[in-house]
Amino acid sequence: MALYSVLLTTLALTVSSRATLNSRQASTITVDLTKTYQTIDGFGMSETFQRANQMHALSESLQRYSLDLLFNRTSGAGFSILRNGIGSSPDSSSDHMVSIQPKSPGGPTAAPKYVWDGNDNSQVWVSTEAVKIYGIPTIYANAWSAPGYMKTNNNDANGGTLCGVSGSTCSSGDWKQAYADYLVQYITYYGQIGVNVTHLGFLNEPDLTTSYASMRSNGQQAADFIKVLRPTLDKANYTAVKITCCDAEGWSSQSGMMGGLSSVDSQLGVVTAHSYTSQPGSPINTKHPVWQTENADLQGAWATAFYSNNGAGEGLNWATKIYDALVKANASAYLYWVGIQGGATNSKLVRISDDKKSVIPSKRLWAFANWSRHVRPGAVRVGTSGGPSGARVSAFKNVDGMVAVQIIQTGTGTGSVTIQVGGFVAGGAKAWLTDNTHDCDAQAANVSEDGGSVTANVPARSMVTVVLEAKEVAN
Ligand SMILES: *[C@@H]1O[C@H](CO)[C@@H](O)[C@H](O)[C@H]1NC(C)=O
Ligand SMILES: *[C@@H]1O[C@H](CO)[C@@H](O)[C@H](O)[C@H]1NC(C)=O
Ligand SMILES: *[C@@H]1O[C@H](CO)[C@@H](O)[C@H](O)[C@H]1NC(C)=O
Ligand SMILES: *[C@@H]1O[C@H](CO)[C@@H](O)[C@H](O)[C@H]1NC(C)=O
Ligand SMILES: *[C@@H]1O[C@H](CO)[C@@H](O)[C@H](O)[C@H]1NC(C)=O
Ligand SMILES: CC(=O)N[C@H]1CO[C@H](CO)[C@@H](O)[C@@H]1O
Repeated sequence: MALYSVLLTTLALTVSSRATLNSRQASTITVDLTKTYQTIDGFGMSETFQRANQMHALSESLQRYSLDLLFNRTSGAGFSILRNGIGSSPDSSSDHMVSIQPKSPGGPTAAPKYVWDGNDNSQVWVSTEAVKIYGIPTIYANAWSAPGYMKTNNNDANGGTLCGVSGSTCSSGDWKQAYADYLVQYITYYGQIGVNVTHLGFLNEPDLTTSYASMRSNGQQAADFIKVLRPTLDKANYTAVKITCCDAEGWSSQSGMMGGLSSVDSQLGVVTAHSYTSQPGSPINTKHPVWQTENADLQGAWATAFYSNNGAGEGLNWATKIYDALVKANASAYLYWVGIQGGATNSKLVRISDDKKSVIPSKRLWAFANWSRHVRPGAVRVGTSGGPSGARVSAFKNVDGMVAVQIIQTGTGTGSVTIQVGGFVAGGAKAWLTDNTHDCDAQAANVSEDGGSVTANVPARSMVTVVLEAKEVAN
């Protein structure tokens, strides 16, 4: 039997300057495997609101290229989470997501009249590919709203609340159980085609009223529904499906909902928040994993650069946003809004050209790749200290023993960085560089003779990922 020589001892090494290399800046990063933080669930995006139809309409070779860009660990981003939209609309007009029960069955206790088209706006296709071809472990099914007839405003759009939660009484009755049954039925349809939904959300931006599917909720109202949803899932044997809440528009807004959710703490699985109205800057007060489930440069003109003038769509900016969520705000997952679609803004990571003859990845996708390929589900964030001046440094220990270190240099400093991992003897190391001119460039990562350290170059305005493999020792 072979075992990894990770001894889990703390070495109090200090940041040192190495004058041995050359005249440029040199610095040392110390990784402490005994200082552990959150466990990572993954990285991802969505193809909801009929974006999956756009992908599915491409030529077969572009379909494959698109799927590879999203899910392939060697030629794409290696995403591990797909966020699907559970429809609430009466039809598929515009980019709407049609409901599995477009018409009211007559009342909350009437026999349901579910309709399943087996396609779900091509989300069935994307999900099946993701799970069966690429082995994606996590499917997050998320409803933006209940169908209109279950709500106070009789419309799946324009806000309104679910009939039967605190402060929401409707002449048609209490629809909480009917909505829970409906969500469970959606999971069952996916299960029947071999796609297991692992996470279920019943709200999206409940702090915002929009002209598309939207449903308001405060923390207490969400708790009222979770009390019905959890036992409904359990009774259907979906004990492993985790309930998420509440995909609020911003990090602070989600924090503000936590008090109302305290009565259902044991029934909640994952706390989810978006980053539009406030970015993840500090942890949300909960013992549950927290996911950043939606963010994008929604309005900015399509940009593919890694660094140009610090624009909102640039890759380096996104590498930094992911860092902030993981390191400052204790997030266990980071999802962009849309993966692939057409159009002229940065609301997606990859653009379908107007003539639909090509598919163009932005450097945002590669910024994600530099995280998601090497920080795999189950990885634990570990402590770091030191590093080049102006850089953001993070490190993770993967389930397979690999230690992945990210160095984001947002400044103009350039130099070599030596990484030491306390109690870890490196048998090998690889480094990859992402910047304006490097697109798939493996870099030298030199392992010292005794395996005690690894050295790589970190240029200005770049992100370098170094992966250290433990030396296997026989026992
Ligand atoms: C991922 O991409 C690599 C390199 O192009 C390819 O060899 C491999 O078959 C792809 N993996 C899957 C699951 O398609
Ligand atoms: C999906 O769930 C079913 C029922 O729990 C289980 O038997 C099956 O192995 C799961 N499939 C995958 C791919 O995890
Ligand atoms: C749940 O699982 C139990 C035990 O395997 C089984 O008896 C029961 O029929 C299942 N219920 C449903 C709704 O599938
Ligand atoms: C970080 O998240 C984990 C759950 O993923 C939780 O147990 C831990 O308490 C959180 N830490 C902080 C500082 O909030
Ligand atoms: C790695 O070693 C090679 C050969 O000794 C040397 O040329 C290169 O500068 C070293 N790279 C770093 C980042 O130390
Ligand atoms: C390790 C890794 O995922 N590297 C990627 C970082 O981003 C560049 C593009 O800028 C990709 O080509 C690399 O594959």
